[in-house]
Amino acid sequence: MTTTVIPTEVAIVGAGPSGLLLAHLLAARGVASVVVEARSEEYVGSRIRAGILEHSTVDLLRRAGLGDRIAEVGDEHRGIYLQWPGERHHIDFQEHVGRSVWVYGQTEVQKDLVAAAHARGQEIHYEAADVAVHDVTSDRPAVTFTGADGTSYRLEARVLVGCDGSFGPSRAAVPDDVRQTWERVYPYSWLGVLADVAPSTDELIYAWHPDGFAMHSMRSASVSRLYLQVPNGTDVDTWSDDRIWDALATRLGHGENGWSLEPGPITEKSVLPMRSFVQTPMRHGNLFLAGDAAHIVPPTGAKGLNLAVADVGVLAPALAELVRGGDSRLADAYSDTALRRVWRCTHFSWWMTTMLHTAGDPFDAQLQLSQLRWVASSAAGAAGLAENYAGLDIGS
Ligand code: FAS
Ligand code: PHB
Repeated sequence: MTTTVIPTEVAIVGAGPSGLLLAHLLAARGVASVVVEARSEEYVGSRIRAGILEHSTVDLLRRAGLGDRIAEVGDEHRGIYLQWPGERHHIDFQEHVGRSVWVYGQTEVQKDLVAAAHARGQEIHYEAADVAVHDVTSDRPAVTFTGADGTSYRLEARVLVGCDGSFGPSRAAVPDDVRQTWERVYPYSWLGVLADVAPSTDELIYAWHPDGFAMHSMRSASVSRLYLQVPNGTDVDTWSDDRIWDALATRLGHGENGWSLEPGPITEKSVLPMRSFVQTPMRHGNLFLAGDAAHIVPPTGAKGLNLAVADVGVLAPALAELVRGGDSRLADAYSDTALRRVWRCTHFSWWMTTMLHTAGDPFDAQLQLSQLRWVASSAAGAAGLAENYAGLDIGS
């Protein structure tokens, strides 16, 4: 079978948020790229994932010309509520750090990225099979794949970027004797639901409860997004809608201080295991890793998508200087620069997770409640949470 060779400057594996945003930011700097994606455009765009954009993410998207719909349909939030039985306290990010977050689902971000890719004629090969990366330490690395049309392709580039998430080929292209990985698997998972009902709260509620953690988020004025802590290995089919709403009502304090949780039709439910994972370095030769390809955080800190954005916000200018100007200084510093924020967000996500999820240990429960009371009552404690949740400057 003949192989079609495609020359480009940057080959990107993965058309999720990190891959498409990187292609967008590179194009704005006059750098050509080609994206190879295992799934269909529709499948990638339909995955229900992140819901919160940090201040820095919104800034970057706006500067990249991707902020119009955030202004139209996004919902700016000043802060979040922390709750435990009988008490609910607002943590006001604006008051403590002068920053907000936005409720704007990852599906919306993906829509904006796909529309911009179509508008600029971005080359994306969807439904690619047998994707493999080659010669990553040479000056002509390559990605081979079988296109949806059955054609064999070889994408030859100046650099490769693995934006292929947890299960793509890029991570493993870093040799065992070069890479280092850190992982922590948490002893619980999240059961997440989408419901066609108006949110019962104006801002997100993160609730500690002896039965387990619960969270009330949202996607719009008519769609709620809620989560329940469940044991690992939970079969989602063992949780009826009534059982879900009963547990949410208990854990979120339905009936306390005049507040009530309004149930509604559940349109999607799934179980998400929770782990922290980091792989270093985020560069090997002419292979760079960004987003979930390099790190995974438990969603308690709303960092996954925002970290992916921060990675490519640092990587795009670095690759432009490398590919266009032959100046490798930013590219040489990429891994260390990106990992500062990766470890900060990994710690914050671990801190939020271990503070809010019960694992049956009464001593831990007392420590968690003490920590929650301190964060809710101390300006220093609240400012620490606010600074991390609303997000630090990209590149810091
Ligand atoms: P992605 O995983 O989004 O994209 C990687 C892309 O690479 C995918 O489209 C995949 O199909 C493609 N790919 C994989 N293997 C390939 C191959 N061999 N060849 C070509 N392409 C390949 N974050 C939050 O902040 N809040 C949340 O609530 C939240 N919920 C989540 C729920 C789930 C089930 C998951 C899996 C993640 C969740 N996340 C959440 C994290 C999520 O939002 C990620 O951080 C975000 O998608 C990262 O974007 P990417 O790095 O682009 O990775
Ligand atoms: C969501 O709305 O999906 C969401 C919000 C905040 C989180 C995690 C998920 O910490």
